[in-house]
Amino acid sequence: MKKLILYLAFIGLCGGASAQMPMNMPMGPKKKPVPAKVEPSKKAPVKAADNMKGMDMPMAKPAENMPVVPGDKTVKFISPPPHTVRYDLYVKDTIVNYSGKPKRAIAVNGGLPAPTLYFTEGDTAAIYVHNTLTEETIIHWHGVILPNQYDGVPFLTTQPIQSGKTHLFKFPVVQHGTHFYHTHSGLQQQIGLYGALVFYKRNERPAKEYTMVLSDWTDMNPKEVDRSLHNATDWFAIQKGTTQSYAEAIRSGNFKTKLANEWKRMNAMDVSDVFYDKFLINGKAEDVQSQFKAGDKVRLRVTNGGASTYFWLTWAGGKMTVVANDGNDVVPVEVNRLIIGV
Ligand SMILES: [Cu+2]
Repeated sequence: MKKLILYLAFIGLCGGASAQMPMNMPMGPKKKPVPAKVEPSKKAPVKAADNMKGMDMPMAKPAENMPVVPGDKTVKFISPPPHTVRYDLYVKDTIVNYSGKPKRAIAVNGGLPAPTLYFTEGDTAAIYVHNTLTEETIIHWHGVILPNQYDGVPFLTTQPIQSGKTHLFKFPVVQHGTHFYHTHSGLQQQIGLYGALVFYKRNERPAKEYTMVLSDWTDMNPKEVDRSLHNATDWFAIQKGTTQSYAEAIRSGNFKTKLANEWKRMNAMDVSDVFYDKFLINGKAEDVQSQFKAGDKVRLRVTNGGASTYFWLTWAGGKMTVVANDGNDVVPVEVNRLIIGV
């Protein structure tokens, strides 16, 4: 039987990526599926009023002698000459319904996660972020090499974007691979403000590819999640069924330790502390991509937009070949499963 072969280019650590597909995000009371419209807008050159010092950055050297994955087809593709690629991101309050209860979330251009933005190495990215929230926001371009002023860490490199204001992030694209962007304001990432960046190599495209942003959703207000974590409450553990048993602690002679730990607010060891109502792929609980057929080799771009979840990635069809990590090509390695960190 022919196999569908997967190649993975993934990014972890507040890292992520997503896909340019219609999404059926469960939206609030209207229950209307909202297609994530992503428009690479006009590709008109953008005149930035900002001080563009530091824009002449060295291009990253292409990886030399990188082994080629057998069958990892790239199609012949002639990239247009380097130019400015403009995106407009409208950050907006929205209501989602993942669990039967309408809850506040943040959408970008009408979707959650934010749209995947595509560039080619050598392009200049001009991303206009329009803040239509009633609070400030900011976007950080995770792991992207850029002039410091566009890094998007509030009060450190970039001032927050006030409600109703627009901010231009402009930087030369000097990398390739799958990258990630997310808010750096408060706890806005937990309610949806994250998305993927794809930087294509010049004159090269994977024959088939798919980008997915993994994430976690809780109906709880993120501030309440934060408060619960600081209080070391057992609530999440109770919900997940991972509380430590007093009887077992006594039986194994560790009762004293357990009490001492509780006195110190040290909960039972648990890597992912938070209980989530849903885990999402590109903003949905389930994601079916029937365009891929048996025998296809697909470059999967996987990113983790979750606030605190590690995802194990497995494939029923056999081994997966990892070809890149955190936007860097790696010597291809076959794996049975893969953990995508947060
Ligand atoms: Cu980050």
